[in-house]
Amino acid sequence: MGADETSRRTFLARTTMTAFLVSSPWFAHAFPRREGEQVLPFVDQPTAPPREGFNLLKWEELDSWITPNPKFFRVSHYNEPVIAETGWGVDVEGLVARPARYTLADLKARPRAEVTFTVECGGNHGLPWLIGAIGNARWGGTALAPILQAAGIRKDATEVVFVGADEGVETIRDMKLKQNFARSMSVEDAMSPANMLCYEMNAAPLPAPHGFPARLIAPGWYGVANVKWLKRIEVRNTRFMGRFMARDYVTIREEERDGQTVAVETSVGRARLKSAPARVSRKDGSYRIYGAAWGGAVDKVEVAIDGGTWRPATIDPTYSAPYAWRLWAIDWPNPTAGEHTITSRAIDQQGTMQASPTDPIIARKRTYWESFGWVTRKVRVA
Ligand SMILES: Nc1nc2c(c(=O)[nH]1)N[C@H]1C(S)=C(S)[C@@H](COP(=O)(O)O)O[C@H]1N2
Ligand SMILES: [Mo]
Repeated sequence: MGADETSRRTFLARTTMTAFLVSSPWFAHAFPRREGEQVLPFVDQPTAPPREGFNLLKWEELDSWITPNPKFFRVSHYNEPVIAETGWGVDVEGLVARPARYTLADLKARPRAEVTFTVECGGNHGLPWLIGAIGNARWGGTALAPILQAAGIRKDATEVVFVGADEGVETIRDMKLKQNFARSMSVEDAMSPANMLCYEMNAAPLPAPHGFPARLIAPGWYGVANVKWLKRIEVRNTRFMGRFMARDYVTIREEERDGQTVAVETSVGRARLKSAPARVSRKDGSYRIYGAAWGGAVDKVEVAIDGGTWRPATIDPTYSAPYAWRLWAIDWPNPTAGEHTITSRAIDQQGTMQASPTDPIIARKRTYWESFGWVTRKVRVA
């Protein structure tokens, strides 16, 4: 399915929704704040980040489906290079019949692709300070697969490595090695028609901190796969084992094998079904909880207060795209004064539920990466 098809469907979905909206007054305003609403402070505020510059989402301020560029989180493990368009190009090389270099003008001259994709850091909700590493943008660029096809990937190739221009010094045993940020994908995953070389973010040129001149956008994957400041795309036939594939962004989970517990290490890859409460507000004594759900084909969201009965939230029908978060809201009648917990869980179109805290996939996880279990927030009602 091409990006044009996606936007056409979104458009159709919106048009057919109009009649429905008229009869359901509060849907239309599910996410924009209710005029004059008061936001209840979360009691469980995240702790201070270890350094500046992450620009993390403040959940209680989330009031639009698209995250404006200045409010979009940033995770940059090394430096944030500021690259001039002049002289820049991304090289496609390695096990290819026809190595090539694409300048920004070359990328822009190719057929345009667009995708609205919610990017979440694989560490989000895994550390006390890291709960806002998520944002939703309309990414513009050109499809990756035809570029790889044009290069002629050799039959023996197995992986495609995406290398950024940012670099740092890694200490490995007693060595210090200068490394670029890099991530790999299998040839098959790299060839996904959804992947794009992206040069636009919400109709603006890709901002420098987000990867100017171009980045990989890999819809459906955790943030780490979306390599910024691309400088090289390298096709190879051996496993790429760089820091962000094999040492960091590695999830360790205990599993049973023949009655023995083994620790299984996997690289953070595709995103998983997830949801989180965003904001609790009060207007004229009526309380409402807002939130988001992403990482899969979200069908339903349920909310429990203080670990009680799960009640269905209403998903805002106006905004939907295959790789984008859905926004939801639920009224909270007559909460008692004091502290309350609010937990949300998403259910996808196959009926699969967001993993619970007791699901071994979460309960037996030993690292903070891929914390896609239920998110609980704590709020105080005056
Ligand atoms: N070159 C490069 N690409 C990168 C990173 C990086 O440090 N260097 N960080 C990755 C991680 S871990 C995340 S979560 C996303 C964040 O994308 P953003 O900074 O545009 O929000 O970028 C990914 N791409
Ligand atoms: Mo990340």
